[in-house]
Amino acid sequence: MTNHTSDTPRTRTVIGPADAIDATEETGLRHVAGLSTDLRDVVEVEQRQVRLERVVLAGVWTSGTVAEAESSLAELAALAETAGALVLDGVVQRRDKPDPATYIGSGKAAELRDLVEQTGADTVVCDGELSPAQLVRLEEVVKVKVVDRTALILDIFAQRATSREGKAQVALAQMQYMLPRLRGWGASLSRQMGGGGGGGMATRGPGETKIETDRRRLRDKMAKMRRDIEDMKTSRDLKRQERRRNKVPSVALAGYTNAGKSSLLNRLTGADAHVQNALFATLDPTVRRTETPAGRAYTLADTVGFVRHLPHQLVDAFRSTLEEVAEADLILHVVDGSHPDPEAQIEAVRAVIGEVGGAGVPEVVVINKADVAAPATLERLLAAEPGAVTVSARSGDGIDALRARVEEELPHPDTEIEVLVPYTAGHLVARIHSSGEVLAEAHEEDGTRIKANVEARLAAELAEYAV
Ligand SMILES: Nc1nc2c(ncn2[C@@H]2O[C@H](COP(=O)(O)OP(=O)(O)OP(=O)(O)O)[C@@H](O)[C@H]2O)c(=O)[nH]1
Ligand SMILES: [Mg+2]
Repeated sequence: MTNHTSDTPRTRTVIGPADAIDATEETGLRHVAGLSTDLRDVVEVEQRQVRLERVVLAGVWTSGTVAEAESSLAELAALAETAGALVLDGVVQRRDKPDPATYIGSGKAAELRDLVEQTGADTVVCDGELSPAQLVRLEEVVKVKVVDRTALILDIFAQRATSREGKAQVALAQMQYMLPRLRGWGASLSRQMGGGGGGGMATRGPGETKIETDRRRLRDKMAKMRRDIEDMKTSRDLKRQERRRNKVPSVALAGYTNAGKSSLLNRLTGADAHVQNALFATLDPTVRRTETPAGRAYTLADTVGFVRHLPHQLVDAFRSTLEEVAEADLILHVVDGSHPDPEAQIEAVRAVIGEVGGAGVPEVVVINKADVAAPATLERLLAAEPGAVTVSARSGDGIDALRARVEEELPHPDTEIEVLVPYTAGHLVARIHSSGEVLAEAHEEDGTRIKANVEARLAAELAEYAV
């Protein structure tokens, strides 16, 4: 019954009656030493809480099949490992809904406490978003730190963000998460610090509690962060407007984390975007200019990977980035065909696309990793998504068909022209090729004769050469 990954002894304990399940096996464990928590600022302490050490996972299985519950806990394990934790064990409890007081039922919480002791874990990671009260109550029972899925994902994002905008967005999301969960330095929620005392308390009004001061400081920081993000967004909006003005169609790669979006970007454009077998490898998306087989230019944007129950704080904070998806002319929805439950991932991705206002954007489902996907899964997906394209970013299979498909789906310029462009105005011919659709072309004595569909603006510029 016990599985071993190399030299890491691991036990499987499952809390619950006969219908409880055995959690799936995780591989590739690594240990990243925890950071010191000897920090003065409460905000920093809370932000570091997920740089986990030795963790036990706990989930509540409310609906769906055993396989779905297993897949959910396996994903939580992968998330925890991505954050730098060593996963010691994972348990799920079958319940109608999470316990309002302690997330898992109180009896099971006591069993969880035993498991924590046995394994020597110092953190429990729960597979959901817990209310501030649930976090506190469960911590009181298990006597170690309790972290929820939301905080875990926020922490991964915090570790991975590199651009100024990405960092600011993550910081804002973390603050938003923290605001209702501030507990001050001490364990007690109601600890009163009064108006007196030294040091940093000078800014505190009379009678204001420590927690109120922290909240006020946090709100101030958040307001400033929002303004900063707004400024950064402005410059990106300008770039986007520029692209719009030039009528370069935009295509966005969207999909579950680790589906192969960056690999496809590289395949389609010859870029060298960062590819990694890890969750949330891409946080700072790239936009590349490329062209269809017929030579029409378009931009292809990589995006942040999605995940089930993407914390709403992150959706809010990354809204400006995600708008790239909502405002695209076409979404390539990349699906990992080798995943055990790609349907759930498709659903999760569509939910996020809808949330950022992209539901109306034309979508092509791209089933990736066909080289390693089970044929039965591919068949099932193609039956459910009739317009889907099957590809392998790794082997290159299906990429030509995908290119052709993008060409078909791009918005078509709708002004038909027939012009004779003198050879001295060759740049206009080049523009017809890169932004329009050429129907016929002939090189004559006086210039290039072209019949094409182009955007109204270009048609106006070409008016003088009309024949
Ligand atoms: N076998 C196989 N592996 C692939 C294929 N495409 C991508 N991968 C692998 O899948 C992993 C994730 O690929 P990425 O391109 O980084 O995925 P992503 O969607 O950009 O992931 P995030 O940025 O983390 O959301 C990497 O290990 C890739 O090598 C494929 O067609 N076949
Ligand atoms: Mg990526």
